[in-house]
Formats: sequence, C-alpha cells, structure tokens
Amino acid sequence: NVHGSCTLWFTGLSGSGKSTIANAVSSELYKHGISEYVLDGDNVRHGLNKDLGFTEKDRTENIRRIGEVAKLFVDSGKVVTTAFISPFQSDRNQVRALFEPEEFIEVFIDCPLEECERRDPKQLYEKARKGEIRDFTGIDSPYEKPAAPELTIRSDQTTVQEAVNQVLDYLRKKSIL
Ligand code: GGZ
Repeated sequence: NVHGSCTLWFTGLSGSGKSTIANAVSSELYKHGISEYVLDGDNVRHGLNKDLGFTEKDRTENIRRIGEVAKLFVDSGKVVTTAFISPFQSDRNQVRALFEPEEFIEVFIDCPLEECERRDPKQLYEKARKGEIRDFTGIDSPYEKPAAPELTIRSDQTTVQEAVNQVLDYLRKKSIL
C-alpha cells in the first residue's frame, strides 16, 4: 500500500464535535501536502446511503458501506477521515478488519451526553426528548464507547486546535506525517 495512507475513523455522539475536528484535521493535512478526503453525513448520507435511516440495521449497513468506501480511498493512497456516530462496537470492528493494523486509526471523540445535549446545534436532542425523533443516539438508541481506540479526545475539555494537534501528533509518531 501507498505509504501513510490510512483511515482516521472518528466516532462519537451527535454534537460531540466529530465533523468540526475532522474538517480541521483535513485542512491541516492538506496544508502538509497530503492527499486526503473527508467522508461525512453531507457527502454520504445524502447520496450513496440515502436509502438508509437510523434503525440498528440501517446504521450497521451505513457503517459497512462507509468502511468499504474508506478502504477504496486508502487503496488509492489517500488519508481518509470519516465522521459518523458509528455507535456499535461490532460495526467498527468489522470496518477495522478491512484494513492493515497501521491503516486504521479509531479516534473517539469523547464528550458527555449532557454537554452534547447542552450544545444541541440542530435542536435534535430537544426533538428526541419530546419524542418527535425516535431512535436518537444517546436518548433512545445506544452508543457503545470504543473498547480500545487509538486516540481519545475529550472534546469538552479541549479546543478544536488542541484536538487537531492530538491527531497530528499521533500521525507524526506513526511517521504518517
Ligand atoms: C442519531 C441522527 C438521527 C438519529 C438524524 N440518531 O448532529 P448531526 O445530526 O449532524 O449528526 C447526526 C447524524 C448521524 O448520522 P450518522 O450517519 O453519523 O449515524 S450512524 O453512524 O449512527 O449511522 C444527526 C442526524 O444524523 N440524525 N436522526 N435518530 N443521529
């Protein structure tokens, strides 16, 4: 495989900061001349996966397809960053199994539910509490914390810049950057 190509697999609750940190990492990688790409809800759930909702079965299929797409990107030599809740350990394990060990970097964006709910940028938690949205992660659908992530970022205790530096430091340590 192309040296340094890998998947940075972000996982965490809605509102934890996955997309924000993933996009900030992505622009840093770009500045370093690294060929990279971000997969997130905007470019995947509205296209490839627009047939999928938020049942357990659909989330599993969502993550399976994203894993396969990430694998294609890595095979093509890119650093791919993904930003999906990916709430189930077994689904994340299945994705991990597609890659060589050094190619898959699981990044847990760890933010307490209360803080995600306080932020509630899209008022989705509020809707979920009222029962207007069903199967919402953290409310009436589970989030399984990663058992052994390569990196854990306490996003309620760090700035975006600090979070980005944690990821970049890890990549330097692994000689990817
Ligand atoms: C969780 C939901 C739901 C339900 C809509 N549960 O904060 P957002 O809006 O932008 O991010 C959430 C996004 C989650 O999609 P993922 O593809 O990352 O989920 S998974 O990995 O579990 O398949 C949220 C919005 O979609 N959203 N309904 N019921 N998030």
